[in-house]
Amino acid sequence: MDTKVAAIPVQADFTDEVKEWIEAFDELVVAEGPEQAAELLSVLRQRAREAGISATSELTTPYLNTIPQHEEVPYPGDRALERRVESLIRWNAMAMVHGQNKKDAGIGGHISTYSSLATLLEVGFNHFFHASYGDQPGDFIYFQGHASPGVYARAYLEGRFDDDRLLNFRHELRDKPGLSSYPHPWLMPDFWRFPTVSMGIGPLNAIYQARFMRYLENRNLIEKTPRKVWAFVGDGETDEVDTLGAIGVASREKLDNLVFVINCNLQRLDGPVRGNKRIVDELEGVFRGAGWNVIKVIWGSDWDKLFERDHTGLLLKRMEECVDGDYQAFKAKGGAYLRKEFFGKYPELLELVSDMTDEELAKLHRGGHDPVKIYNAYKRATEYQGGPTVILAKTVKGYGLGSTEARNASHQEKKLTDDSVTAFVKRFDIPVPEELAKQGKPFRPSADTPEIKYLQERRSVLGGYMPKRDVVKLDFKAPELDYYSEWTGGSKGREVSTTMGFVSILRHLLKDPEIGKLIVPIVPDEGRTFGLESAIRQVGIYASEGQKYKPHDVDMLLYYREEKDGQILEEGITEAGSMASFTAAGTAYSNYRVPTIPFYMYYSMFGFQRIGDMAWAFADSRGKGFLMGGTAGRTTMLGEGLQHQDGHSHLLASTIPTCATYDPAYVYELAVILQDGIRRMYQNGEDLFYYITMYNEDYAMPEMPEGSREGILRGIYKFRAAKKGKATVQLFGSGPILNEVVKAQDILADKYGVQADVWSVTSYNELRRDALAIERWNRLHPSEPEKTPYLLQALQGTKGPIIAASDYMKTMPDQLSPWLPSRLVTLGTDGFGRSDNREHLRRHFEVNAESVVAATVSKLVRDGKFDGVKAQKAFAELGVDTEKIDPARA
Ligand SMILES: Cc1ncc(C[n+]2csc(CCOP(=O)(O)OP(=O)(O)O)c2C)c(N)n1
Ligand SMILES: [Mg+2]
Repeated sequence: MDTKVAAIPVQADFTDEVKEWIEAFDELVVAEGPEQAAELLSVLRQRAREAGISATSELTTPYLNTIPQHEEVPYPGDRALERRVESLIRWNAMAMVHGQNKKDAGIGGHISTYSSLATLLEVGFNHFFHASYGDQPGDFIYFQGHASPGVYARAYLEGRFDDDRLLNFRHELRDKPGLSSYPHPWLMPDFWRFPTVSMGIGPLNAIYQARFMRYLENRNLIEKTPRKVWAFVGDGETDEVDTLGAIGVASREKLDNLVFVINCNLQRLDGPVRGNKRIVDELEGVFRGAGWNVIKVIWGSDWDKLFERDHTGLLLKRMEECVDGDYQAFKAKGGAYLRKEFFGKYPELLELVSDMTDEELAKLHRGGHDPVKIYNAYKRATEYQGGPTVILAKTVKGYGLGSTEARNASHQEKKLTDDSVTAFVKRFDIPVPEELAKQGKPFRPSADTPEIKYLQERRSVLGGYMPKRDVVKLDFKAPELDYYSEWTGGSKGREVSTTMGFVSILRHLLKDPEIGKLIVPIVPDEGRTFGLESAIRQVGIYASEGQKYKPHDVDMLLYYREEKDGQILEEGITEAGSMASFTAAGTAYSNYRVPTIPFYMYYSMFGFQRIGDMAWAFADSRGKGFLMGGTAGRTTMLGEGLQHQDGHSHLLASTIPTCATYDPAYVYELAVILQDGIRRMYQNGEDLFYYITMYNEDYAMPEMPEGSREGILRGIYKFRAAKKGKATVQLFGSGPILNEVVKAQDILADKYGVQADVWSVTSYNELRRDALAIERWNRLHPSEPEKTPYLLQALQGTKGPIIAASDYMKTMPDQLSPWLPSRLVTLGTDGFGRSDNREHLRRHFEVNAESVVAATVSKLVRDGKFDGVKAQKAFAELGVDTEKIDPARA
């Protein structure tokens, strides 16, 4: 029984009555034990609640392990062999970074993250991480990005990489394959599944991955398995709003398939994470407050003995007096310092460790380096039901790296001194000759040694190696274009928007008996903006607990329908969370072997510029799907003004190599793009995704012109030829601005006798990418006949200047200027938006029909094809104010 409670002094200024209560409580602790005492407090709190007395309960617990020693189960593995394996991995991880930097100074790499994480990963690899569950995929692991050398080193010991591969760490462009700096499925598609190195992205994606797993299970698209999502997170990484911002989702959704392990090494890049506080306490409060199961792994087993011997309660008191800055110094400065500064504060504590040497004190382990403590935490976490678990594991940054250990500069340490390498080899008993050790030579014992046999056997029991990414060829037949005939046929004069057109195509796809169930519509509280009410009624909103209430609009046809197997992911107002869902759904073809097709619909302004880094990681993950940027266009999105009017999302999208971007004007263009997208991504298995803008302006949708399919997909086609004779001007339009261009074509012909062809440019980005690729080929093959970019093939034989207008910045069309020398004049929407209607917005940004006409005659004057005085007159007729403010700077 715990007796130390009686020895802890009671605050002197308490009243006698309070003192009596404390005494009674102490007696209970002594007589019945701490669990009973805790139970009593909980009962009292419940009693107070019933009486309407608000007694807040604390979110943090004492600075001790959550699992007391007497509740631990014994370690099931061979500790000696596991230690040996871990030492070898530590060596190879360190050697590959150290060796590489000796060879190629400045190439970088990190050793201190893995050194703190090694045991946390090894216990998982030896006992918890399943590579498969029968014929089903296994657990998912989001590794701390900077720990990748350790993950590679393990794969090397397992025989998955040879020496050459290891020696090409961060040398990806050599004759032999290398290893990428961090987890990048794009660069190592057979190995990594989840990109994590941009801080905050891993934990956020992990939460939504676990949620999406439940979604697939609840919709019967995958089998239920005990599969877990493990996310290893840096304590510094929790500074990112992305890391903590969605933890409420995990508890709300009761994600007991999710385990966060936070590597609390107390440091980030520059210095301590919370020098003046304790990060473990802070995170405990945050996660418990959010409804997570929290397991703290603070102290290693050797501290248990000290706790047992301490009958004063002073050990815990002293621990709670110290902040993380102190704890860092205790590790950085060694045993004598610890004795003096930590234990030395109270004579009773000094006495407690009087029989220990300084060396022994320095070796007092933290919980995150103790396999028994970690095993017990993982066991509890994986058995816990009804919610997510976070393990707060206290570790040492740079553990085992001698002079680098727990130093502020640890993170940036790439090379060790010769002395440190020698010490490392000795400490971890690595049989490498000193000279080779200094060069960072990898070492792998032969396959028949006990340690390698053990390592292989453990992985075999757990279903194979990890991490591993594979893509099984799935039988997928994309619908042909005639499947979309309702939309390629035009709207028969009815005025609709491309958004409405899209929603009706989406509903059609949702009904499809083959692929309907694979469609995953995602919205961040914008369903009504896009007219999704009918789809909500049709397939329901996913709600893991169904609909527990009777919706007020239940009597209406389009009521708010939530279902356990609902299909729409209504994410609430979180573009980052929605993007994480998009990522889980867009990579399910590999992760779950289920080719779900996500359509994420959002305000285009709150897309790439808000979640750009997530989109980049999506591409890295080889994600597929459709990003549908709605209410797009700086002048088409009326009324809402500066923060809402998007005139640049296509430019941002163009920065992502695997993102195909389209700005369709008409619903038939949209249908063609969607049809081809599903075919390319899911039937052909191409690793790309789509960004398509859609608008809320209503107009009659024409029928698809004959022969336009290729042009729509490649980026340009002639939409309406000049009415009379050969055109002397070419007009480019995109999105709803194409309608302005068509109007301009008429004005030019009717009023000024200028004949123009009108082209729909569906993708400046695709045209440029094609032109760049052809140009490169031509550059590299100067003696072979030149090839012609698609843009120039399409424009072959056309005459005169090109006036290009879109609802985006001028940079969009300007991307094509290298191939259209002295022909191209661009109009666009550079500058901040305004709240007004379309007519005024388009006049302000100079993308209305009149501005297109004015730009045309102006260019013709410069080219000597139009009279200057007539042009001035035309400006006046068109209402073009030549002295008005430049919208780009307004
Ligand atoms: C979004 C982002 N910002 C900054 C960085 C640069 N960076 C890399 S590691 C690191 C510190 C990481 O500290 P922590 O999360 O505590 O991990 P540890 O290495 O200590 O385990 C920083 C700031 C990054 N990778 N991503
Ligand atoms: Mg850290």
